[in-house]
Amino acid sequence: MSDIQRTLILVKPDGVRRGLAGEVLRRIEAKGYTLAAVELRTADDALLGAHYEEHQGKPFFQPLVDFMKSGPVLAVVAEGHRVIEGFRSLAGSTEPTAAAPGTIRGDLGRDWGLAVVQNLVHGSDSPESAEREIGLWFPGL
Ligand code: D4T
Repeated sequence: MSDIQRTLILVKPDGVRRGLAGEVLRRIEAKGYTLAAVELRTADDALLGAHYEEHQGKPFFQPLVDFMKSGPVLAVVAEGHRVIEGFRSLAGSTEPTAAAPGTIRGDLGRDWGLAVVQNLVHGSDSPESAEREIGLWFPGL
């Protein structure tokens, strides 16, 4: 079908450190999406600077990059009808304290009082972002 989408999902270093990578993959698969690529890797400044281009210059940019480099990230490409919106819904809102129970951030995340919101996962927010981000993280896909 022509409207099958792909999205880039990251289990951020807090999620990998806490042993939640498998739980996030489980929720993606349980929802019915297909895994198209999965790779554990540690990101560098160039990749993160490009990934978070829209946040350059903001006060949380450098702490965000430092946090994202603090350990391995599980990078995932998931596929399915409306998967971009569907994964954002599974993830919950940005702030884990306010995220609804039932969501990844609402069930598994919390506010640690740090400079950066450690919210376990990232998901592309539009078809344009998904294409750009998949190109950055999985240039061969
Ligand atoms: P991502 O992009 O990681 O899926 O998260 P969101 O889409 O929910 O949030 P975002 O892009 O606005 O933020 C990216 C990343 O920066 C951290 N952040 C964000 C932060 O530490 N302080 C802030 O004020 C904002 C807006 C959290 C997620």
